[in-house]
Amino acid sequence: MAAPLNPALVELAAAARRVTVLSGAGMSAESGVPTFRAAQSGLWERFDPTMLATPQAWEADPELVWAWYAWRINLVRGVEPNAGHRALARWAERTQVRIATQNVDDLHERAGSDVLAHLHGSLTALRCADCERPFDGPVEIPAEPVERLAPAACPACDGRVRPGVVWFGEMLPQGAFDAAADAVFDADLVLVVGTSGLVYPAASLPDLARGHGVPVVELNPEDTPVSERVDIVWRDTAARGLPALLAAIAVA
Ligand code: BV8
Repeated sequence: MAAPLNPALVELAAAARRVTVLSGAGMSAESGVPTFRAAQSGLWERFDPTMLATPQAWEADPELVWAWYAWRINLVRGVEPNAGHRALARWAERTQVRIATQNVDDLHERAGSDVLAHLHGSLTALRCADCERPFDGPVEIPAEPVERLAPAACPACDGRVRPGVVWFGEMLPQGAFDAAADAVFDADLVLVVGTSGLVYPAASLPDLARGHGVPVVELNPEDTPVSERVDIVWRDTAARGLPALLAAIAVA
């Protein structure tokens, strides 16, 4: 059951013509994708994601890191977009909705949304770690999690094929942050959904909005460092809150 909606939120959303959504791992939580900082399960329980998602971890042990990403690719393939993803896709039928996501899954797209920017890349955008050529060849994705898996070899240079995600210490994809910042500056409503607001420079986007006088709403069941820097705190989950908001503005 969705939490009661703040009337000011409904009014803002009903009037909004240029909505920019900044989504994080919480957006996909109700699809069954573990959030980035929630305790990992099974094999990966003893690993810290922020330690695995680094060039250093890849250099030190590419088979361990690739096994982790293969598990995540397999997990995302086995889940569906949730009602929150679908509500955003429906909203885009009645007004402009631009999505800049920190998520590396494709659930927004599979719900029917266009995604303006994948700030931290995409799980399935594989490329050679050496020559950087995109790789669209076959990769072995085991149905069960394994602790080690040899990355595919690049057909051009025999380098190791890596996931097309942004690791800690790596630059964001060219233009992704700028596109997200432009969409924040141009918005008449910014909705921050399901992010702990800990990872920069993505976490600076809500501040850019507020500094530009754009109303910012945080949808998150928990308090985050972003909470005291937004105009409206909306304590609910993505899959409950977003459909409720769409229903409210449909009759507004
Ligand atoms: C960079 C891809 C230049 C890999 C990820 C200041 C400026 C610039 C950089 C830095 C800086 N300070 C520090 C840095 C370095 C670093 C950084 O920010 N470190 C942090 C930890 C302090 N940043 C970088 O390295 C970035 N690169 O800036 O390059 C540079 C380089 C070096 C030095 C200076 C500058 C690159 C960062 C990208 C890292 N890659 N992912 C992969 O996925 O394997 S980040 C990773 O965290 C995921 O992408 C994830 O999206 C992201 C953020 O996490 P969240 O999405 O917020 O998820 P989290 O689990 O944390 O929170 C979930 C939230 O959802 C919670 O609040 C929860 O309450 C909520 N929730 C739960 N259920 C629900 C829900 N909400 C709604 N509904 C629900 N049902």
